[in-house]
Amino acid sequence: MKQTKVALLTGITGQDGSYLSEFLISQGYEVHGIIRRTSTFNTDRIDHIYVDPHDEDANLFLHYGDLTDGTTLRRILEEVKPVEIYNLGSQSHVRVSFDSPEYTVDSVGMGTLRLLEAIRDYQQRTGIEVRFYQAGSSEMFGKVQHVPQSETTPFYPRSPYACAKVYAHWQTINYRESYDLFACNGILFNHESPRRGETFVTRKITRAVARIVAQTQQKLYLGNLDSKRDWGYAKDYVRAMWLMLQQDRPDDYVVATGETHSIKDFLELAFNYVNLNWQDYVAFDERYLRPAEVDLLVGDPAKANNHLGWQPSIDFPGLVKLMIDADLSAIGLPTTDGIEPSEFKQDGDFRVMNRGL
Ligand code: NDP
Ligand code: GDR
Repeated sequence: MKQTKVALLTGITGQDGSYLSEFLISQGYEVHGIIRRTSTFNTDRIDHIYVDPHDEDANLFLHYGDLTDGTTLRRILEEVKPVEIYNLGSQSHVRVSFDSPEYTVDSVGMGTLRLLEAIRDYQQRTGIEVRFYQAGSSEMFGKVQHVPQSETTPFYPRSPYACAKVYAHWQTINYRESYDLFACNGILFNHESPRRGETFVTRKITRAVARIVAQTQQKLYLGNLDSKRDWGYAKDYVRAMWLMLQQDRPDDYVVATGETHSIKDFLELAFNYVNLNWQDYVAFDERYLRPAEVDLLVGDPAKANNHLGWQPSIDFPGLVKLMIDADLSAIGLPTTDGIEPSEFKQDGDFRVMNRGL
């Protein structure tokens, strides 16, 4: 009889956690996720795949916990007995990390260490091999030293968030080398989707475009428009995470498209899709500037392409269009192709769209 693989995710309620859960379920996994207790529901992104745990076919289970709470992490590990762990949980907003550096470093840096320690003990005691994925970031490259950035480019982190991710990256390597743990670092460049948090720049723009078309918003306030990012589609990037854990040996991989675009390029495309000129709507607000900026990110995905057989499925204009269409449809407007919202693709991507509008 084929045994169901069990995966445990931190950050399951986030953008990537929701796509990865869908993907793992489609591969036959039983998925367990750690969620934080909040006073309002925070499971919008996974509600469409959640079934009552009493149901015989239930394949998604949620557990209360937090990366700042090591005891609970250990308890969940004992209960769930996963063979794969994906560490996606973090205070992931770079600008916010300057406002809350201690909490950011605790959840991102120490949180990863707590999880690694729990896995080390669990694996040594039970003899069960646990494969571990660490959600590293292109922010670790920070101040540009080399273009494009690859697995061998030195790090120069420029925010509390990025410093904590560098710490987590090296701890992951240390646990791999010291305790023979199957631990992989993904170094993922920016990846977006209709489920992207509303305060990251891409979603902030596409959501504003839809509201400007609906005449419920007049202006869009942004910070630095000159920085450049290598933007891909989140659904593609979670596949790369899984592929890393299916290899014969653990390693670290850059996941990127290899193309870079400025915030202005994104604005140009996004407003063009609805026949508007971004310069008529965008205004500057200095509170969106960061004390230190990361000016240029562009990744070299050759290793992921060659070793994992990974390729992105969507290009930059396609990504912007996907996000614009989802945000238009979410507020009852036809898409850029004139498709009425009711006829528009209704999968999990679009069910979450009304959140926060
Ligand atoms: P999101 O911000 O969408 O999701 C973050 C997740 O972490 C949420 O589920 C959040 O829970 C959870 N979380 C926050 N704080 C804690 C904590 N203290 N303990 C446990 N869980 C916590 O991020 P993404 O899905 O976009 O990113 C996933 C991971 O990948 C993150 O670690 C991020 O730093 C990293 N990353 C992201 C990239 C991107 O472009 N998206 C690129 C490279 C790396 P809640 O819903 O309750 O807030
Ligand atoms: P980033 O993403 O910092 O790259 O981190 P974000 O979308 O926040 O910023 C990208 C660039 O846009 C500029 N910008 C603004 N950003 C925001 N959020 N809001 C604004 O109003 C605004 N105006 C201009 C920023 O200065 C920046 O240059 C994301 C997160 O998902 C991290 O967790 C992840 O590790 C990295 O991507 C890779």
